[in-house]
Amino acid sequence: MASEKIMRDIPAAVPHAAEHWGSDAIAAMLRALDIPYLALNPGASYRGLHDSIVNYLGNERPQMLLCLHEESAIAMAHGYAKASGKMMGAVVHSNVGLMHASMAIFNAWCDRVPMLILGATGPWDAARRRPWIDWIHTASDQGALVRDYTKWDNQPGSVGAAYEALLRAVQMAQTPPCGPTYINLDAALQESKIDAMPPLPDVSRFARPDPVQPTPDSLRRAAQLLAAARNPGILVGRVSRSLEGWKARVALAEKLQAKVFTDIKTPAAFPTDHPLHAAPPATFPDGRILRECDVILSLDWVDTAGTLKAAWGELPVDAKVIRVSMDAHLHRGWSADYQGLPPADVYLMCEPDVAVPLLLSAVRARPAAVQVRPEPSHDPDNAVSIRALARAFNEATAGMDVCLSKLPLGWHGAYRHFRHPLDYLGADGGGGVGAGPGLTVGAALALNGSGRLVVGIMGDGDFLMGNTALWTATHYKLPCLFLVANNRSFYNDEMHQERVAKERGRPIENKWIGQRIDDPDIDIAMMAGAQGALGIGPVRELAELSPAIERAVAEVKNGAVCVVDVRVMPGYDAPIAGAGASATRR
Ligand SMILES: Cc1ncc(C[n+]2csc(CCOP(=O)(O)OP(=O)(O)O)c2C)c(N)n1
Ligand SMILES: [Mg+2]
Repeated sequence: MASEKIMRDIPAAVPHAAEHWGSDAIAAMLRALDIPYLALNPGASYRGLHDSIVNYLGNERPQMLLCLHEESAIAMAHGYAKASGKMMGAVVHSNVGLMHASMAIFNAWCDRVPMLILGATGPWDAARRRPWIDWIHTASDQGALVRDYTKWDNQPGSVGAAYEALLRAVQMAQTPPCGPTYINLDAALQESKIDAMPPLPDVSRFARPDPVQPTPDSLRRAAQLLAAARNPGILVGRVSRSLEGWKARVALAEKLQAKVFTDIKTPAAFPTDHPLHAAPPATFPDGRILRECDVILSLDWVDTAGTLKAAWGELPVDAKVIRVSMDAHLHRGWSADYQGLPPADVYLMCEPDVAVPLLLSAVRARPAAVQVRPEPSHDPDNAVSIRALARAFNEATAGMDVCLSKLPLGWHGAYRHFRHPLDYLGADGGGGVGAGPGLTVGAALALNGSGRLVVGIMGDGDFLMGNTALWTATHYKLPCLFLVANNRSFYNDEMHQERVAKERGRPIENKWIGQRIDDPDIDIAMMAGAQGALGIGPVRELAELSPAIERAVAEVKNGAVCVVDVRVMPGYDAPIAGAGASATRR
């Protein structure tokens, strides 16, 4: 999975100097912590650190990755963490850069990915501030901007304190449940001359802790419930990208003959073409099938309570629930991303990847039951739709290793099977539109040279909000494919207006107003070309679809960054459009 060396902007030789600066020590600490990359957008508040990365470290370990917007920088670090399971850094300018970054930080928080975010403030010592600019770029308690969706933040007052802050931030971000941490580096601290480089601590003594194990008693009770089940079900939520973990989940499901549900919000977690996989991955699983289960094992499923409610309605949940999740360690008052409080007859406070192998050895095998799953229909396509796009894409990539870094809202889980943990990386975490391009470039960074084709399929709204992430992919030569399911609309919200109009007896034909991205029509292929990527399209006819996607796949395999503008008709496939009033409220 290790990514190959990527294109690097190489600094001119720097003459040796005896002097050292606060930010040199901070940069050295970042190298000691093995932060591979810093996705960033520049700013004077961290010009000291910027200089140290370039001229003291030679723009290597960490290497800078320039982004055109702070939201892309964070989304890139987010996509990198999802695809690699490892953490990288991002640097954003004082308060304003952090404000730009904030939605993407919220996405990363909701998605529980580790990330080190560095920021800066004008000199905290007011006597050292430059007129005007240092004042507007200084905020008392800047970390408050993101404190409600980061695990920890700090503004160290000395180089020694910065060492410790970085050690703690890196350790905490990577301790499950993972999440972003934020360190605000005072401009004066960065720019102060230091007598000598303070010795670096031995970072190996500040590693993340060993995984927490469940108690033998809770494990025994969970195994007993599963062994006694008539019809067990497993909700597979936030799990690792490890192939070993994947195989253990398959073995557990087979030993228990349990029905397995996966979530389109979280990455591939179980083979979707396995006979025990009960229904295509969905934002909301099929409540009727879940309702048949008498024992439910929830493996850090994002919304266990809501899912049980969808199945049981207002009735008490009569199935026994085994909850495996450490997520409550992160729950606080500001954001309700903790979801409803699920009942749990046994509650294992550990990671699913720890619990599954233990349960696998603890449970008794249940006799095999024949499962018959209806196959999705194969009616021919007669228009360019997301389904037609999916079919053409599946044909063009048959037999290839693909990583889907993003899927559009109108995607139905039956469109494509997932057979490996890297086949799909899940959604954006926080429902913040505009993440798709950055997530895709981050995944392309993580999987560069792995032979796996990174593909983000995304709505036009998502693409347009974050599209300048493309430039970072072309500049650093990170091949990836963007298939834009372009319905020329923020269509999800047209459906909401239609629903409201119907409820109020008002004309539904007005639903497009304030939603359609038409007149002028945006030339997405040209936006790609403008950033050095290959733009294909607009693809309007069904007959053009497969050739366009085949060409794009071939170009990306040859190293290109490519965008295909696929003009899909507005409208989601029936299974999604009919998913109920709450299904598309985002
Ligand atoms: C930052 C942000 N702004 C607005 C929304 C509300 N919203 C949810 S889905 C959506 C439309 C997205 O458009 P597109 O990506 O083209 O997908 P489509 O709905 O057309 O299928 C919007 C605006 C949001 N979730 N996040
Ligand atoms: Mg759209």
